[in-house]
Amino acid sequence: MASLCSRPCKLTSLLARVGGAQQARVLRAASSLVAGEPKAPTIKTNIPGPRSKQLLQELNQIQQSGSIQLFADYDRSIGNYLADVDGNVLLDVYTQISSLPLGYNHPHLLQMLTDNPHNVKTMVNRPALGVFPGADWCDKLRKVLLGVAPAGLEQVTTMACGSCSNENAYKAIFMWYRGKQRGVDFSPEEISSCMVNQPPGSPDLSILSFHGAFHGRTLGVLSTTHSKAIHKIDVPAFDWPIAPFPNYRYPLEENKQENAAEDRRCLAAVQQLIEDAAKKGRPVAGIVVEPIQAEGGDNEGSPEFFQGLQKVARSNGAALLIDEVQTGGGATGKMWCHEHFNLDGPPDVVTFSKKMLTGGFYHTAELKAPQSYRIFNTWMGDPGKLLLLEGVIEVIKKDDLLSQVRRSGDRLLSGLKQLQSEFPAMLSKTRGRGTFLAVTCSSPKLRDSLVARLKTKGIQSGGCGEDSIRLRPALIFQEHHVDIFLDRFRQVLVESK
Ligand code: PSZ
Repeated sequence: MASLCSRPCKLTSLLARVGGAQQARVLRAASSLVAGEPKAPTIKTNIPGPRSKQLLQELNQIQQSGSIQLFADYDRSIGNYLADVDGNVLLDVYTQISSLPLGYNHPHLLQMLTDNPHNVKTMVNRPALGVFPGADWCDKLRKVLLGVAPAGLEQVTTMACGSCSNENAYKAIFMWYRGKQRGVDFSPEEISSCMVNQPPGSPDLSILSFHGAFHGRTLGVLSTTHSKAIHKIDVPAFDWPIAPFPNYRYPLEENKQENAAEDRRCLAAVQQLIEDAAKKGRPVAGIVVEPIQAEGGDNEGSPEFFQGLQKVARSNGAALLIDEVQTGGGATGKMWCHEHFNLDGPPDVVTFSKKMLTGGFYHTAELKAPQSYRIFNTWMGDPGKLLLLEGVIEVIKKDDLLSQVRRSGDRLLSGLKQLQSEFPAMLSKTRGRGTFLAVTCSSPKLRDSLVARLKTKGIQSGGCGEDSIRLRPALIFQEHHVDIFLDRFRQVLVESK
């Protein structure tokens, strides 16, 4: 079993008394899911340390490097621990902006490449998948991506990153919407007008999004991103409708009525904006929404809000796109966060990237473009990434990582609530699902200071929104990692009092 740590001997007598599945559970509970993980973080220098600073200076001569926190040593990083070039080893609860399903150097993924020449060639020969896919492409799509598809969605298109998944999903929605109005064949007028960006070939349609949303930074999707001005300033944008996203009172259990009214207010606003857009001659072809607004501050919507949104979309003939780029892949305790919402059938489109390793989108058969070359680019994803995702899903199943996420998530959530009750002047609104959790700090300054101090104690965390700390550990984050995090967070809070 590749995932056993180096200390199973201590468990021998206990294991002798239990059998099969129970034995595996005991081993898992007591050991690390990735061999060779350190027991705790190590801090040797300030971060960034001298070597990181030197590299930063070098890089800054070539490109804008202001966002860089440290230079990593990916050979020495392992499991939940990120090593840097100065010998520091951090417990990583941020995981490359939420995009590492199995942490660093997972043995199963390494083994897939060292033991299999076909897999190495898959990494070396990157095809233009829309034209020359390899013999196993269809099997891999079925086995890997359709094997974990949201129920009811049987079509999938791969892409490179989250932004380009959303870009192409929006395009698929517009094509579907115009196809409903006009049928498959284009008119000569459409063909000539689209070449000069004029209707009817370039129609005045819109995608409705929400205040606080993040759907990427490329030119089209940026018009639906509203989390921070710095992402948008100086860049022309579509004047598309933007609806309020629910802003709940916490704790949720004690504010049910107010929060239900908040859902109704936001849904009524969506309906009104759709009607206004139609009157302006800019109909809403689709609605895009994150199941939890991540960059915007881990803002949650209730299952009832999403059920209502699906109804509003349907009754207005608009497609519902759920952007699972950050929430997808298991961190909420389910493969897809929207599975928590008990929707009436699947959304029309679900986009993914990050922990899914390949970008792409699932969609209904209706949203399949009727002509080829319309949703297209050179690579259309990457079989190498799908191969790694295949390994990731094997490990998720073998090690039952969704259960692990739920266990670690429960412990983390109750630990954070405990800290919130001990430090009410500093922390509020502990929230989230699985290990996809966040807590609000009393000011943006305090948040920045807590994240910085956590790093001096060996914890790599991250912020979201103006004043929240978000937790985005890998799926292999276990109870003992939770305890290390909570212990160091408590120290930082005591010091910040
Ligand atoms: O600042 C940034 O550009 C960041 S920090 C985190 C992200 C982007 N997340 C990316 C993201 C996302 O969270 C959601 C819900 N949708 C789309 C995207 C865009 O994905 P990428 O970055 O792969 O293009």
